[in-house]
Amino acid sequence: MNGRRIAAVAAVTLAVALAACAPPDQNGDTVTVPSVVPAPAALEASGAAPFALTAATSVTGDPDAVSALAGLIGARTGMTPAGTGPAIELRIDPSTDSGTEAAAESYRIVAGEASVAVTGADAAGLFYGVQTLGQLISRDGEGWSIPAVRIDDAPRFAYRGVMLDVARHFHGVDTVKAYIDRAVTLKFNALHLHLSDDQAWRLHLDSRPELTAVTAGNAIGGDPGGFFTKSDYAELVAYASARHMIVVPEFDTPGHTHAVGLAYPELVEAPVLSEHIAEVVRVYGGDLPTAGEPYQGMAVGFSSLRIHDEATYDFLADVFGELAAMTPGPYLHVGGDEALGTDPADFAHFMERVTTLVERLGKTPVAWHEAGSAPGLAPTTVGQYWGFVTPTDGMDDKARAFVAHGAGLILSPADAIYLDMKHSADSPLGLTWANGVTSVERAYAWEPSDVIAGIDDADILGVEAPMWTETIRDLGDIDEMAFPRIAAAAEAGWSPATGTGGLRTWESFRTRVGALGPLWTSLGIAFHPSTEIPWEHE
Ligand code: TNX
Repeated sequence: MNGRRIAAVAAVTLAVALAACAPPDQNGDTVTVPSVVPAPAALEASGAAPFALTAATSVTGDPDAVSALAGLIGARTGMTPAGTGPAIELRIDPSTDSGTEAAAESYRIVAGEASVAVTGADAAGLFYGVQTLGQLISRDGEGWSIPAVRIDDAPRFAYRGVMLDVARHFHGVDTVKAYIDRAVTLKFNALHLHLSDDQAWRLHLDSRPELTAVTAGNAIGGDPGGFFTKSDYAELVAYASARHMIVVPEFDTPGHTHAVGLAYPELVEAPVLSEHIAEVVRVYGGDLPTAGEPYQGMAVGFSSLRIHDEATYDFLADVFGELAAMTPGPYLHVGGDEALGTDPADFAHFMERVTTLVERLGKTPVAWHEAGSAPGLAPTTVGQYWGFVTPTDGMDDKARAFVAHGAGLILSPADAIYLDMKHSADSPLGLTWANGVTSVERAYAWEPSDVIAGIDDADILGVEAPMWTETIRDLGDIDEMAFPRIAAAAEAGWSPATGTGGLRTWESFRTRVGALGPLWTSLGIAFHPSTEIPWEHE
């Protein structure tokens, strides 16, 4: 932890402790705490006169940040400030008041009646400062203003991800861009794309063209399919990068590979039909998986690549090799989840080989936590934990194995931040396997360092909120399932730990999220109007 962060955490304790009791200012009025999500490391609101935001305001400084802020101001207020009046100044400056170097992605906002200054330690920090400023814009009579505040903010974790499953239902370039736009407003910096599953393979590869040619037309329930061309993928990577987000692509192996068997039958075993599969078919309908037939159901864990056939590893070298060459980010996700049809020793052997392959391609492998059971896993492999907030069935042991190898963990506790879990019992969207309906409060009420005993901040790379899409067909569905619960994941990934200040409580969170309603509406986000949140309307 650097000096600036220590100072910031100390300051928030003071400022928020004060703000929580809403002390009277010099005039005896109550000071309202401005609503920022995720909660910043330190926020001081003086209650002094705000900055009036008008068409005469000038916005100057770093051109990318100026255009990002113009977008937010335009959406929220309809204005295009281009005047020569009081200034909002946006700049990058890696030094701190004390002369040390500021933390990556950190920023400071100093706002008062005469001016607003946003200073980022780097371009990402400035971008996040702009996102915060967008949240601070509020109605002031007939006009708009930004409250007098000082915010010193930096992320708790380096990795803050959202995952979108484009395999069960395909979501095209425009939808993915819209999801990126939404996620960055909450300071997420990684987009994990789940690009293949039993239903289809969604990224065209020159080395294995049959993957998309044969399978991409399929989707759950017989819905329309689709796939990304290589130029679509490059466009998404560039779009994300311009918004300080990396793309973490996943080809799920050795399970979740039924579709591979349609394109390349020699690589995949016959489906393993368990009692679990029969149960899913009973509950959700559809057919049992059949070798060589497109699968349109929701069952998992019946498919496996052939572990003892070298042709499988030639295939992996092709697909991950081509993926590595297309992906500037450091991570390639190899899957490894729910390989229920694969013998455990075979699974361990396979995970060792696929992670070693990815390491040799110069990338850091990421794997779902089951892969922690493989003793020979490539040592840099990052684990992604998807068990519950209170671990069951030894899932925590598997997660701890990644840290023992010397790599980090991404936390995606399913009963808190799986955005595909139902938000309400009567909603047609979503699943319930992760302990039933997931309320906003449950999405919020967990602390990353408490999930796995023995694993603390230094071992946690970050937090990721997955959106599986068995029941989710379009952007409207994504919005309804993600918002507002995605904000809870953002706060777990960015903000100081729970218990370190008044802002990191459910009561504070629900009030701050409620204040974002008008901004989200102006950005076109069709959030679920959860009754747990006191939504503001203007
Ligand atoms: C579990 S969690 C899965 C996915 C499903 C999801 C549905 C994990 C790594 N795998 O295959 O889509 O549940 O919630």
